[in-house]
Amino acid sequence: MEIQLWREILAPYQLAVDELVVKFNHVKQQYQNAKMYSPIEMVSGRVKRVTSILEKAQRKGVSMENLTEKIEDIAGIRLICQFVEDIETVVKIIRKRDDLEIKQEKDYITKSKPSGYRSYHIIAYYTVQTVSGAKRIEVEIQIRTLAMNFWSTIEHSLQYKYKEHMPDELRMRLLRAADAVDALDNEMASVRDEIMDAQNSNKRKATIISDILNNIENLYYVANEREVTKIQNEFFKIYREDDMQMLVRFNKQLDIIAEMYRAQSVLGSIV
Ligand code: 0O2
Repeated sequence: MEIQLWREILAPYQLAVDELVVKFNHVKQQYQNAKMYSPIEMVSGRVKRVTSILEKAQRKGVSMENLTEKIEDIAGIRLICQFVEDIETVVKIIRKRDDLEIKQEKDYITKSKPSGYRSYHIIAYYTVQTVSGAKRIEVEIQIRTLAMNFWSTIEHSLQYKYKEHMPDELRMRLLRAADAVDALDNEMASVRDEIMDAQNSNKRKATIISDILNNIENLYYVANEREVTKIQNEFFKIYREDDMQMLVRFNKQLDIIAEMYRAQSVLGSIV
């Protein structure tokens, strides 16, 4: 097939990948904006390389005419979660979307592949708008944890190196590593609440500190320098104490001071 023709065939897949990466990043952003834990930790996407498409077609006995119908993962999206539990949440989010029509779900988590591979796959139809009209294509969405992703990335590169000739010893070691990944995910799931508490409190603290710094910066414009320096020193002292309650209280006091200056400047402009 001509290079130009490949480009034409793959263009809608690239568009689908670009759009879906933006959309899933937006899902993550929506959780973050609402100060909620996002079940999606990372989003990536790729269009399968021509050589990989041809290799897969050959492996599966697919003819050139049937390539786009029979190869479901030309457009691939990967959604990485922190915890196994998040995978189900992400699957539910996808099932509810109007822009994705699910064709098939493959659960390699409940039942891993003989290689040890674990991931949840959704094959879905997605429509892109091109200059020649709407085009409905298939995309494969892989949902897995950080640990599963680590294993599969390493295993994939070894598969690429050895093709069908991976030494048995290495295969066994990879299976053992897959069991270790499973154990790690289970262990993490058991301390999930504690990890999430810690992450939430870190986020809360970061938000309050950024509010305080904003308040101090704004005071620079309205208050006298000596007072702002005093407030700043007070902040450094509280910051060193690392006490969340004190930070919250301090921030509230700053809000009141800022409000006072705002009222003063309104009064000043009236008089
Ligand atoms: P690449 O290079 O990632 O694109 P099926 O007919 O359903 O049995 P199919 O179409 O290969 O077979 O679907 P399957 O098994 O769900 O695999 C689709 C993709 O999942 C693969 O694409 C891999 O990305 C990933 N995958 C599946 N099995 C394994 C595995 O054992 N190890 C790793 N690392 N990844 C796996 P490609 O085209 O094989 O590869």
